[in-house]
Amino acid sequence: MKLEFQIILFILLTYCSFGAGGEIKGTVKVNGDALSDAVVYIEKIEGKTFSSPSQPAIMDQKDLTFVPHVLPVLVGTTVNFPNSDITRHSVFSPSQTKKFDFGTYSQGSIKSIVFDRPGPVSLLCHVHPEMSAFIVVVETPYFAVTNEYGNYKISNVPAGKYRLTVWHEWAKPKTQQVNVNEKQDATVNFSLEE
Ligand SMILES: [Cu+2]
Repeated sequence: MKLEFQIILFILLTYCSFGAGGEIKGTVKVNGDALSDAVVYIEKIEGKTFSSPSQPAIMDQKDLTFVPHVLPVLVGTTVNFPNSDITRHSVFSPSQTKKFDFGTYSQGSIKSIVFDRPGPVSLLCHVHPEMSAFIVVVETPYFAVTNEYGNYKISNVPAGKYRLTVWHEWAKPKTQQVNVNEKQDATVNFSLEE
């Protein structure tokens, strides 16, 4: 095969594999109101494993707040915790999924840890009791966080039947079945209770 042809074939195949897959979208509500910062994700798919991302995810500490407030990651992901404030932070988690305590660290330093078990992880700071955030460790790369209107969108999902679950810090979790095909987007709305 000529090199040029090989390159064109490679580009075509890459494009097709990226373009393949369906989309799941919808709205999450609680007691009739839009719910932001809810994580919608496809649960573990039997017989399928996903390699952890090579790039770390980031949970920043800025203006005495965790940014973002909710961070979903695939199991095995490394999360970096930079301190972007001039004050010192002391981030820890009391959660069973991943108990840790970074100790006190100052501006410019970055702590990092691998989230190797699925489940929600609550983040707190010893210095600032008002600081709170969550890392939600899931078993597929198919996840999204709802925006201020409660909307979410999960793209590039291979055709199939899945269990789609929504997690929120104070609402009860819920699971629905979803059928994904590549020709039509699947719409799955959730109505949660506190
Ligand atoms: Cu702090």
